[in-house]
Amino acid sequence: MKEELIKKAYEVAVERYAAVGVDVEKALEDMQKISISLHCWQADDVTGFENPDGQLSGGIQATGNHPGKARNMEELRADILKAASYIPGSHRLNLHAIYGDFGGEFVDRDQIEPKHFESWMQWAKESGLKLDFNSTSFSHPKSGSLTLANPDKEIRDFWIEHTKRSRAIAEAMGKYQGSPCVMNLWVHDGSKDQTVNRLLYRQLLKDSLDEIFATKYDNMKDCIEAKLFGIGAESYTVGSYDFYLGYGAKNNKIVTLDTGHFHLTESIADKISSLLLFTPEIMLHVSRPIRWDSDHVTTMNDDTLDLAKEIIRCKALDRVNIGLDYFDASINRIGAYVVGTRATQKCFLQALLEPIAQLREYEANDQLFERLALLEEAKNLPWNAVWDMFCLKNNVCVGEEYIYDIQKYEAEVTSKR
Ligand code: RNT
Ligand code: ZN
Repeated sequence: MKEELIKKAYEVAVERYAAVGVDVEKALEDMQKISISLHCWQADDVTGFENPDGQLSGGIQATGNHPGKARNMEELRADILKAASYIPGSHRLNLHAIYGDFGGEFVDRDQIEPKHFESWMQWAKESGLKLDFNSTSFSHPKSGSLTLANPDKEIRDFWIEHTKRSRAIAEAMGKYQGSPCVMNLWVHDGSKDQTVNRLLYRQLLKDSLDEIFATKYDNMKDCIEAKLFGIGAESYTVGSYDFYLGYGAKNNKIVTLDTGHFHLTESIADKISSLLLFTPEIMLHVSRPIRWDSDHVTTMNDDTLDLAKEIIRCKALDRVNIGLDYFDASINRIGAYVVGTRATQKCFLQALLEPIAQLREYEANDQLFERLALLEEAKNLPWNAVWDMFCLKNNVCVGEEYIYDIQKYEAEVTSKR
């Protein structure tokens, strides 16, 4: 797109926003500070480097067989950098424990160490990315349907050891990069059918967490992720939202809100202001559930917009860690990163451009028609001109231009895999 045109449209937008009391320059400054944690697992359908032929388990599934998925670390890194080159701003990369640099050896989960992630740390530094981390409970012979909540002490201890080591790795990453590494703990523990000793497994999970969190670290942040149900675990999830909300509030842990992990009519946005009052920070897994936790690519839909708006309205950007979590294997995977990340950013930009002072004044004065009318009119303010400017300033493709670039990369690189 012509630079002149983008600048002209931007100038008009600045004036239009000023009329409703919004400072566009300030919004752009704030946008620049928003880092999104890209989930490494979109590039290879959650396969990892431990066992490239292994089956994905733990009640999650990547559906589709679009050609060109990353088959090794080199390809995965190249694809992620390619995707990042179309995303304005500076961002983070969220690694799972199964993506270690194991050098062709089999390293079991209870044996992983910071050294297996050293090359990631160096690469991330060179690439201008900060790392986040996740322990991995799924896709392992000992995964079964219960890990940290398993009544079998041997299996439970195996997973406790894995998670403790994951925290030590996150600590090493945080220290190396000079920015706390956000470590997410999600386990798939649950059962397919009616469960008659729910308390037992929850007690075990609580005890395992207490043991795991006994070591205090300064360079990593602990997050715990709840879920409604998994495939094959439809009746009972040990780590439900009630469970982790209680645990997080009591033990000062960050609760991860995955937007696909709730009943479909439940508002995730509405949880922000409550969590902020009772837990230290929030971690987001921005996704798009279609009828269930389907992990479709995030789009700029009402759910994501509402979520971003709540965060901005609460002035909570410094307490919310934004990560993505979807895995669509049916379309170009690099394109999936770009679409989902840019959509999330667009939501935050619109939230930053909300005429909040005027809206709040109407609300305080009980002018409810006025509040509704301005909320509606604000939807057509020229945020897109500001978005184009943000892309231009960050030297990334404006508008749909990246489609053609990604097509080219597909033709020249990924389709040949
Ligand atoms: C699963 C959780 C979890 C995973 C990743 C791979 O339902 O959302 O966050 O998607 O850890
Ligand atoms: Zn998630």
